[in-house]
Amino acid sequence: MQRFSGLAVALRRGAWGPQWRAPEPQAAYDAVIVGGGGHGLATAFHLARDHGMSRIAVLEKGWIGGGNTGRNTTIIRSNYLFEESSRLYDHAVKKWEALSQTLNYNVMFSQRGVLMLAHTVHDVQVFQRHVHANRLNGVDNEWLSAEEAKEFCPPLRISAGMRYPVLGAALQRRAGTARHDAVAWGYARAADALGVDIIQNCAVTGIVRDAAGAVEAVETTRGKIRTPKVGVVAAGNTSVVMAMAGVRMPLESYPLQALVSEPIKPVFPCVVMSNTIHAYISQSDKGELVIGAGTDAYISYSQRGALHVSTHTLEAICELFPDFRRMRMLRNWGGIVDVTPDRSPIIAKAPVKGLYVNCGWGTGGFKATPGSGHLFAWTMAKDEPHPINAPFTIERFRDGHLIDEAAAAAVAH
Ligand code: FAD
Ligand code: PYC
Repeated sequence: MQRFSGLAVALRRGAWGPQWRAPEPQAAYDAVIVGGGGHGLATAFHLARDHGMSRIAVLEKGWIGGGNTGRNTTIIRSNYLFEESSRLYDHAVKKWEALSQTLNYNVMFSQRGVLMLAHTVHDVQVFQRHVHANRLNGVDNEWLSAEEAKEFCPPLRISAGMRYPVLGAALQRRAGTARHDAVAWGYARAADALGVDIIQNCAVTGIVRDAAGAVEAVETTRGKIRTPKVGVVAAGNTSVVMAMAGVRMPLESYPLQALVSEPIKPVFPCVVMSNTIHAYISQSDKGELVIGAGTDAYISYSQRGALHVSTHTLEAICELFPDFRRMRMLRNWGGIVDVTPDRSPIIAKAPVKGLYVNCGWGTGGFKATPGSGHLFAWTMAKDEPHPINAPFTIERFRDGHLIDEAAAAAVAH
């Protein structure tokens, strides 16, 4: 097929003359966000509200909140070990504390406290180290004896001779839960009110770069959209989307699963987690016990986890909370989480002009949603990171400045 440049087309139409000007290539949007989960919607909200960008689109291949945002167990905490992570996650907890007011939407943030159980001498040492490090960083965390842990969470069994004895626990009282779908809807409604276009059933299939290598458009299942800035926030699928721009990411994708019981009257006052036995539990406002397991042992894009993983989790939950032995489970599901080698996220400029990436939250990104959206929007708008996310680069895996939070992830990998 013969192709004409803009100049050739203008000459053939007789448009060339003193009054004719080559048309400026118009961006359909100032910025496009790939992924309509909580992080993507929060980013769009902050771009519009804080940085005055009005032409923003969020492209979602399914429905908003249908990814990990709507599949997680909603645990929110900031008891991470390293300073970089403490700053990052506590920035988010502070934003959670005001989020219902910010969005004028009740996200049901409940600071009911997160208890992390220690079952071995190693656990005791690790969690006490976390308690001290957190307090030095101004993040609340305290050590409880087994008896104090039971007082805080009466259904917890602490008797001697258990397969997983409870030797104590770390408690973060400001930690808790929120309603996950309300977070997606709240951000979507607030972003929409600021003029953001949220386009569902629209998968990004390509990232187009100009002759100088900069981003100029995205290809989607609903056509091509021009834009000079693309923010990729496609948890679980990040590597696939970034490969469209020729960028190879240090990520692996794993299934992570959770399940809920039939609803019962309020019996469980807080959140309890145990990394050692791969289990965590809380009770939702609907009354369901919300229980999560560890990741599958192999990489996969499946949105369901292996049966033996949840069976193991339920055995452990029943030993720790024998009152729940006769409960029936209502439904289970999985999500795909993308995991970096140091188990910390990436919120950064990519090595392609106009391309930005927010990923690698692994098993723990829900808690970061409001902080992550704020920081990623800053990074995209100013083309440089905010001081809080400056350490969370892609280049740290080349340069060795790792933020090795495997223990604080609190979920077995
Ligand atoms: P998502 O909500 O997954 O959004 C990404 C979106 O991108 C998806 O909707 C997807 O459809 C879309 N997308 C992908 N590819 C494309 C494409 N090509 N074009 C357009 N759209 C695309 N974290 C916690 O902090 N606490 C917890 O208790 C917790 N529990 C968890 C339990 C489970 C079972 C799982 C699976 C995760 C859990 N997490 C938890 C992790 C947390 O859910 C995630 O880190 C977080 O929700 C990621 O949010 P997101 O907005 O980045 O991703
Ligand atoms: O990061 O707190 C967490 C978490 C709990 C369950 C899955 N992730």
